[in-house]
Amino acid sequence: MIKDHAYQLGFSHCGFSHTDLSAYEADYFNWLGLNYHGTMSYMAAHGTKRTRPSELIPGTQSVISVLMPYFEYDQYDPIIQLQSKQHAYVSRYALGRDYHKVLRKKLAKLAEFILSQVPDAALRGFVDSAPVLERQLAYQAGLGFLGKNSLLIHPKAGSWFFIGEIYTNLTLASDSTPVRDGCGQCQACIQECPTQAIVADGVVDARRCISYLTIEHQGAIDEELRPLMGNRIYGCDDCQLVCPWNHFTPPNQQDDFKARHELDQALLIDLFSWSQQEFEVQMAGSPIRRIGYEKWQRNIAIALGNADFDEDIITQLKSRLGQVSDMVDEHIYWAITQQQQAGTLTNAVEKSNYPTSPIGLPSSAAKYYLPKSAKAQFKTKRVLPVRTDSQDSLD
Ligand code: B12
Ligand code: SF4
Ligand code: SF4
Repeated sequence: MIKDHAYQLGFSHCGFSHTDLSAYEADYFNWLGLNYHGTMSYMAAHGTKRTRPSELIPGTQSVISVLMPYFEYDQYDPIIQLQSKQHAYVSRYALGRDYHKVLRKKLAKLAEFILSQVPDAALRGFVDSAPVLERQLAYQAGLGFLGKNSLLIHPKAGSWFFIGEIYTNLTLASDSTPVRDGCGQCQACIQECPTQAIVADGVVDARRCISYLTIEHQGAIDEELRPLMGNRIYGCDDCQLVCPWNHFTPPNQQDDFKARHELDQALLIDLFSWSQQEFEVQMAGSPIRRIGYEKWQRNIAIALGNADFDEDIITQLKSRLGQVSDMVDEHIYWAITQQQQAGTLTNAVEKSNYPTSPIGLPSSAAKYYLPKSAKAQFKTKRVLPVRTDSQDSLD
């Protein structure tokens, strides 16, 4: 009954689990001990509450985990976008409305329904926002396996989904044995991670992860990592784009997750020119707003530094100096130097010799695994719009 209602609300999968996470506790603290959480102090702030659900919400007996797919087919091909150096790449999960809001609302409705059936049930819903081991709980509820990229992967639905859960005092029969490991010999995500952030099977050193660097990290980004970030200005999807299980991605069913403000085709130079006010207005309701204008400018400056040489880019970069903060200025100076070096190289040597990054061209994986049905869909939107001279003169 609970599951049927979850499906009616738009969740693609729902499972129940017990609350014993003791199998993960030592590894979790090991991860913190190695400082892999970087500056995400909230990851270390809650002691054992994350690995012991009844310490977070006393009386918790069971957990109801749900999945909601977000991969939108009706958008520009993410791989073409990732490989186009003048376009911005925004993680697929952040193209539309903030998922926290969408899932929280639906979890509240699911809780309401359960209460209508069991009035004395205690229920607390979470999405990404509390000390909860979401992937491990969903794994124990039979909703997938934990991949080498550390993400929860459903063998019939890949990994392009959000996870949410409800802690409850109800005793619900746990779902069947978790799905077994599905990675086998594959190592595609480890090999293709642009910054080598997956340091062992299932272990991500967040300090190297582009998702962390562009979203969570405060302050300057290590110069060594900047060239590897390519045009990824918010989050990173590479370890999902190369995962063969993502052949089986179901389509997004929520209008809320469709791309807003043409973020699936945006040019870096256009996004960089937004004022703080434009950023606040355009990003209202988007998860991107949370990072604030300073990080937004920092991230785009890096991407512009990684773009092919273009005089216009240098002009734009210079025009933003002194506008936001010393930290942003430092990234702008870096980007200008990168552009100037690229310009010199472009003039001096054959373009094919130009070293885009010290360890190779980011986002040039041998193979990507787009959802089968998405391929057909993307054909209509394959060629990204580019900046033209007439557009320039309108600015
Ligand atoms: C912190 C966090 C991040 C951090 C750290 C990532 C990470 N892998 O932990 C950063 C900012 C980098 C990040 C990035 C992303 N995230 Co995130 N993130 C979270 C968050 C808030 C907590 C995750 C957590 O607990 N990490 C702590 C570590 C310790 O957990 P772990 O990796 O599972 O730890 C195990 C291993 O490290 C292993 N281990 C450690 N040491 C050792 C040693 C040995 C010997 C062994 C064997 C094992 C081992 O054991 C640990 C315990 O089981 C969750 C939401 C939540 N509350 O759960 C979302 C969440 C995991 N993120 C999510 C998403 C979508 C992403 C991105 C795809 C976003 C994007 N496109 O940019 C990327 C993917 C990057 C990646 N490959 O992980 C989704 C995942 C959905 C899914 N299908 O799994 C979640 C669940 C949010 C949600 N509600 O939907 N994220
Ligand atoms: S999100 Fe990107 S940087 Fe982070 S682990 Fe995955 S591929 Fe590597
Ligand atoms: S890319 Fe390969 S190794 Fe990585 S999570 Fe997917 S199946 Fe596992």
